[in-house]
Amino acid sequence: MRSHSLVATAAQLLASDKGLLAIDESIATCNARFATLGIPQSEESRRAYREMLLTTPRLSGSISGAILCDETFHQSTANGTAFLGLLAESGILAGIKVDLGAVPLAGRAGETVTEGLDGLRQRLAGYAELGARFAKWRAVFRIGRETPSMMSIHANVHALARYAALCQEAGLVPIVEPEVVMDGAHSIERCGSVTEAVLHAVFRALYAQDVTLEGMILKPNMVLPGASCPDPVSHEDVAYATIDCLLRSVPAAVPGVTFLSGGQPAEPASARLNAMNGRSKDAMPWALSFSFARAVQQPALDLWGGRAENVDVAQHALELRVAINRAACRGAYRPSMEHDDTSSSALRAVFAPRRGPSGSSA
Ligand code: 5MM
Repeated sequence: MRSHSLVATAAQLLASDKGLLAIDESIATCNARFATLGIPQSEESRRAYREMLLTTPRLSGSISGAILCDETFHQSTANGTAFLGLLAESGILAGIKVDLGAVPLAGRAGETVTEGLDGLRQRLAGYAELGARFAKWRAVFRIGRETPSMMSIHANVHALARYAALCQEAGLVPIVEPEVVMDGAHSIERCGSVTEAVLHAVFRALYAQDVTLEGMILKPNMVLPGASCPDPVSHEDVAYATIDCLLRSVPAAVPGVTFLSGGQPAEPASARLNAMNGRSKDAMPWALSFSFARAVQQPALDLWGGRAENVDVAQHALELRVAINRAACRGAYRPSMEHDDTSSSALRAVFAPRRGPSGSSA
């Protein structure tokens, strides 16, 4: 019975070409993003920011689930409506990030292992009782001359699989997020071979822990060249490399893949998702959707800037961004959507080149 409801929840998260809104930044990460914009790094600023995001008009037209961090999970709007109630009312499923972050892996300089298994069964039961329907755990892999090591892959996929099994026991759909990060000068081919190796290890570990593949969602990186790789790639190159990698490593029983954005700017992230779905959507065994954080939030965050008077325009930016990504899930994204003449001038400003503090292009 439990796996029946997990399958139903996963299907609900993937229905109608909608995506997941990842706003589960830890306090430290959220503060760091605020710091770059001069926004106060306080609990109230974080609450106000998440209220701005979660009260965006028509959010549920493009978003099926929202991933929260523990702080946001327990917060409310300024007028006292719990965020969880707000989500329930709009038909968006509540998700919770349950990992406790990546810490240095003993004996492997520069590599990390994600922690959070201690007490996880009790924490999951508590979140489920409060209304969470799914959870998320992120493992981080860095590409270097000798990384990721087998040691870091084994440690991280073991934890991911233990987490996923515990989620399913608690009736929560696990979002399994192995992220091969973009930092570095590596080629797209190297990212593809590392991502494939990591995904093979992930699914071996999930199998070993008896995780029901039909009741989970994979949240991987797209296959991309490193951020400082000099070789240009087209959106089609990324789409082909990513799909080829997934076809070789993700079982067809998995219902959906919701990509992280990994530091890609908003527009290429959408265009690449679109290229994947435009290429052969019906031929692929899984739905291909989005669970972006930075690539949907950044335009809205830049516009909001911590000021109440900017809420409307920031919400407009988020609404447009998630709608564009829903179109990309259908292979129906067009670059002209980014510069819709019907948008307000302030909204168009989001997509103009960003200016540095001195007025120079940033
Ligand atoms: C929103 O950021 C998530 C939590 O990160 P920290 O615990 O490090 O603050 C993160 O897991 C996020 O959901 C994914 O990395 C995807 O985010 P991007 O920005 O890559 O789409």
